[in-house]
Amino acid sequence: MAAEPGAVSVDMGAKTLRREDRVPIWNPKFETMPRRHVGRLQAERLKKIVAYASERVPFYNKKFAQARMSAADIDSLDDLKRLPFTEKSDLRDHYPFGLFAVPRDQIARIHGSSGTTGKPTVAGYTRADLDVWAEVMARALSMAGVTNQDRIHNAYGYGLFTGGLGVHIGADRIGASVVPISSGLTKRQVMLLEDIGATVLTCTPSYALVIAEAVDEQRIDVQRRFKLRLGIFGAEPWTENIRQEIEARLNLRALNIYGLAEIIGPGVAQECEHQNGMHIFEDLFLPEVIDPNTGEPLPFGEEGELVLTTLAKEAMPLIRYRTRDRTRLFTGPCACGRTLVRMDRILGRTDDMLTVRGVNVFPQVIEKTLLSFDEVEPHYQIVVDRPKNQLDTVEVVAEASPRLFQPTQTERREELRRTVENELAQTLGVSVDVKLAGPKTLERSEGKTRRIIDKRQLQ
Ligand code: DLL
Repeated sequence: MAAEPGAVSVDMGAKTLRREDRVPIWNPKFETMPRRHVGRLQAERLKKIVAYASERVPFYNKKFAQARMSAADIDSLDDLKRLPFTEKSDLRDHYPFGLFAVPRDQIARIHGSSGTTGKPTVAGYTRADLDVWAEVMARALSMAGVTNQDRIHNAYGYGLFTGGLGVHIGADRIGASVVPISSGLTKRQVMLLEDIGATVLTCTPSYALVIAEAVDEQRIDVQRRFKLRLGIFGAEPWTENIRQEIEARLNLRALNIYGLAEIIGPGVAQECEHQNGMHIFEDLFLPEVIDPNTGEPLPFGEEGELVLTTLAKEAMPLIRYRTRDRTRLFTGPCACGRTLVRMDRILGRTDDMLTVRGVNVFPQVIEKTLLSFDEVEPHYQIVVDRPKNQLDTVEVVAEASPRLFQPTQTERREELRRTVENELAQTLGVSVDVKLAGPKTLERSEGKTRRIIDKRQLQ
């Protein structure tokens, strides 16, 4: 695009936006509030939600009584740490409606968390909650740079999972058009991306890679035939390497979005164009990071488990909900002008940290190491086992570049395999077996990818 006279260019990596193209902040009152006002607002809302939850939810009434806490004891945010945590198991124990704070006829919608086994975690919304959700998703999409001129190819799953409908209601609110394609039937997705000319792609990062693969297979020149300029990806952990890979292959700018069904769905936090952490909508969700072992709150900048309190949820208020997601919080001015606290990308889950022969192994670290090799593709699986109930073993199966599977390349492939194996052993502190698999041998996912298979639990 030729810059008009006087236009200031901002270097945006894959795409260049002019400064005047920047989308206004959706809700400047709450997104640019001075920090001291944020704290005051949160303390007021916390007091209210604690009173509300203890009046309406017997679980909280009992829990607060046991902790000898009531709304009257809350004067400032310092009192937050005296409140008890809510755990995912509490939701499971009160499945499906036990933590609801309103009569059944006021529930306008039910969604769930995408558990792969057992019963899903159920979350309820009143009309007012749906309104709040549309508001935060409108803020999130605007923060990413979406306007009413955009066409969103929404490939998050529609259904109990919150991704599809969450993006949808936010897009409706800002007046963007939506292609509610949901996930799956990738060839058709590629055809429609071209024919309809969507400018924004929303899906999980792993599905974005599946789309990129289909695009390569069909030898589509994305620069010429696609109009995509932006991708909003989340619902599963991804690294900076994956971001670069998606940006290059789909020729768009990739931004991170975070959320969970229990709290609202997508729209708890969103990355702005500066790609430096996700801004949390703190007037509605109060974040803390705690030491997962002691439960003690950690200062800004330190890594631990994210805990969230809903400050305005009617149907299912949650106080100090332990997300099991590991991240860190940080403040400080952002060039986008928002004053909201930011969270780092999710660095893993406290429950998917693997302990292998006594050593803590984080899947994210494996991913980062694998993808530092050009010839390793972003498709991998980690299999942990304990053969004959003795020593733990870790096998990392990663797809490698098709080139390495030519008959003349056997030696080079073995060399790469050994180098990756050594590098992983150095980084992790435990030995792992690496297997390089041929292109497209590992299962592809349309939603969240399952990359860790821990066979030890099956014994
Ligand atoms: O995944 C909501 C969502 C939909 C977020 C679409 C973003 C985009 P759940 O199915 O309840 O909700 O799963 C929530 O997914 O606790 C994290 O472990 C993980 N997760 C969500 N967003 C991210 C992200 C939706 N950006 C669980 N990075 C959360 C890493 C994420 N993990």
